[in-house]
Amino acid sequence: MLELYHNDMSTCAQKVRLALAEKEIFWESKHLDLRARDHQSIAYLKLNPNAVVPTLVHDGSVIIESTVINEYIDDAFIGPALRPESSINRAHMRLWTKQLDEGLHADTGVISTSISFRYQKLEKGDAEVRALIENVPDPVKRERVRANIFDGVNSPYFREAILRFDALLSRMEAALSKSMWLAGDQFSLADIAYTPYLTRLEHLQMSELWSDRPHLANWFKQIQVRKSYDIAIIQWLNPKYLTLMEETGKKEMAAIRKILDSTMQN
Ligand SMILES: N[C@@H](CCC(=O)N[C@@H](CS)C(=O)NCC(=O)O)C(=O)O
Repeated sequence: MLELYHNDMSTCAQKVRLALAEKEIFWESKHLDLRARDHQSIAYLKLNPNAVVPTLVHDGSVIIESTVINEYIDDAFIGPALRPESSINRAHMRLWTKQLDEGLHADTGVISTSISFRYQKLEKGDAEVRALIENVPDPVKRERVRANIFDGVNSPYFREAILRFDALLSRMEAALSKSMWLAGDQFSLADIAYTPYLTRLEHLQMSELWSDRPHLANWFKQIQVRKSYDIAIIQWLNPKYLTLMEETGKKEMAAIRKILDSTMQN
């Protein structure tokens, strides 16, 4: 039996659903409401002590961390190989996925919460917001979450996150000008890993960030017509989140442009 503890709009959950869809694997959904703090419940913490989604449970074995889960899926199930054949391209694939785990995923949390999700959290009331923050197990993340919620785009983390993302998009453009997919000529877990992040930026009305990056724009178009994109992302979209991201994203685009322009002048 294969169970996925996940959330409809979570980028890390989208990433795992994409791998499952590419492999055409049947799985059972255990959907967690992150705004109700399901992921901080005592029962869930026994599966995932980091209090985050996703968690995969395969025949009773628990696997956490979306990058690890996706490699596990590729190892454990038949279907199209999601890791490049050549050792060098496999190393490239891992360099891409490593960058997400080492900071870019956290930056997405900063960008999404500072622009949009802070409003959903604040409307829960003071006691719930504080409980959400104080129950974040990692102290570094806890302070970042606090700043995202209370300071929004004025948080010191916001500017850095935008600049790191812009630099990432340039690296993606450079890689995609040389090969069709991020880690060579084979669609891989690297492409799967970045799909939710481009999707998130699109939902936040930030797709102008790739208007001058034609290879990246084309890569994203190719991704979006795959069957897996429909199954793993489109079919799970939460309209309430989309509306909020559209409204707040439009409002903050000027602040984002200002951050990006300030680096061009230096
Ligand atoms: N490194 C983890 C990160 C997981 C993660 O940050 N998940 C987010 C959703 S994308 C989450 O559960 N957030 C809830 C919270 O931090 O309160 C992974 O790749 O699985």
